[in-house]
This record gives sequence, C-alpha cells and structure tokens, in this order.
Amino acid sequence: MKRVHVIDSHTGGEPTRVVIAGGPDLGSGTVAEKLLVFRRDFDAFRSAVVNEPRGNDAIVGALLCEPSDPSCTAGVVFFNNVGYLNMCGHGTIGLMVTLGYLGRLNPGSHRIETPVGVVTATLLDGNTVSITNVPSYRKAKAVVIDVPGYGLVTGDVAWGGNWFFLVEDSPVRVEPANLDALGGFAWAVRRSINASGFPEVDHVELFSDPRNFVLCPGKAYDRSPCGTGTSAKLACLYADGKLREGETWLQESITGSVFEGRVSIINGEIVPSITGTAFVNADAQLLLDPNDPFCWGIRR
Ligand code: PYC
Repeated sequence: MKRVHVIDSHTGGEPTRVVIAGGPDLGSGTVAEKLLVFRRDFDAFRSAVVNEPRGNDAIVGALLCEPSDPSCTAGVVFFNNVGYLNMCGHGTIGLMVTLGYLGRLNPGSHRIETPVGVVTATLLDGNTVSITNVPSYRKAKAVVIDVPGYGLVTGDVAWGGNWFFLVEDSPVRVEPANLDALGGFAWAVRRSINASGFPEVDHVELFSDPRNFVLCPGKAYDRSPCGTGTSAKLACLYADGKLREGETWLQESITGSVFEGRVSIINGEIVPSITGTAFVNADAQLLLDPNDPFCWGIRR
C-alpha cells in the first residue's frame, strides 16, 4: 500500500491538491524536464491523485519538487484530470498558503520554478498571496471563427502562462444558472479555434460584465477567476490601451470570487501580478492499494 501525503485547499472556490510526500521521483533536471518525466513515466500517479474516486474533474494537482534554480524556494508541476498545466495561478496561491500552513514558508516573497519559468509569489498573510506571473502577451487580436450551432464568434488568442481564447460579450451570459450552456458553448469554441490555426489554445475564457467563465482542458470550469486567464486578459487590456501600468483590474469568477490584477512593464514585456486568497481544507493521506481496481483513477 502506497501512502501519499496531500494538502487540499481552495482558491476562490477552485481546488488545489498539493502532493507533499509520496510522489514520484522526477530526477534532477529543471522543472520543465521533470514535467516530461512525470508525463512519460508516472501518468497513472497523476490520475490516481486527481481523478475519481479520490478526486474530481475540478481538482488541480500540484507536485511539489526540488527546483533546479537555486534562487527558488520550491518547484511545482501542476496537473489535472486530463494532463499537465504549464502554470496555474490559483494553484500557486494554494501552494503558498499550503506551505505557510505547514510552517515551511515565512510571509514574504519567494521564487517558485514552474515548467514555463520562475514566478514570484508573496505570502501577504496566512491566506492572501500575490503572484508575479511569467510575461504575458496577446498573439492574435479579433480572430473570427465559425462555431457550429452558434455562428461567428470573435476573440483574442493570448498567453498568460497557458493559452487562452478570450471572448468578450459572450452570447451565453456568464451566470451560474447557465453553467451547462456555458460549458457547451466554450467547448464548441475550443474545437473551432483549434481547427482555425490555433491548436495551442487549451483554455476558453468568456466574459459578460462583471464575470468571467473559464473552461479548462478537461472540460471542468474554473471556480476561481483563473490566474493565468486573468493574466491573459490583462495582457489584452494593456495592448488595447484599456489598462495602464499599475492600475487595478478586478476579475470576478462565475462563483463570485475575485482576483485583483495589475501589470508592470519590464524590459518591454507585460508582467501581470495577481492577488487572491486560499484556504486549506484537508490534510490527508491518499492510500494507493494496487488491489483496488480503481487505484489509478477513472481516466477519460
Ligand atoms: O488559475 O491559472 C489558473 C488556472 C488554470 C486552470 C485552472 N486554474
């Protein structure tokens, strides 16, 4: 029987499960290389941690690992019900609050190595974290796609640590009563944008004032305002002259939780900062019994 120590938290409603001990040894490479080893050799472990019957589609896993960059406090590989994430904003907030809960971090700024670069995360108090994300940018503005069943839809393709297609004025209003319809629309948008020359897009972000709705790669929706999605949004707002350096943007999720966002321009790049809160809600051992027919989770 294998035991895996995990700490669960939620950031604005979106769950994070940090693997503290009992995870696979991913070698001594960079965190980007560790992700490749994880995917190649230990994908069953990913599924065991986040998929049913131990997890659910919304949980984002975070495997804590040694950073290769000696200036970093920790390394992390994020994963979900269908694969791996480049970066995760809500997950980084959850990771910091988890490390604070364990007494492994003092309040203040810490560099965290992710597969797409180093982010700086500042533990402001026991629950509040501000992240300075990787540089973000808009790759394509006002891309028009034909979405079967919905017609022409216009949006921007942007990077915020993950790839997003951002649709202003969603034809399906972003409100909790429309969750199923939003999921159906966003998935249809994802298929169309991927078939329209942007195969890299794996998150779809819909807006109708004042909220956003983010559909994640495994069809779960983000309960938080999505840290990387907010970063992509900030990059588009800055590029459009709608947000100036240092101004605050409030991004509200479909559940009503809010992230505060700002941009700084560093060496000509747009560097977003996101502030949000997380709460630890479980400190547990997962039991991986090889005799359990569902030991490695129910995979899609
Ligand atoms: O907060 O960046 C984020 C995120 C990505 C997927 C789920 N949450």
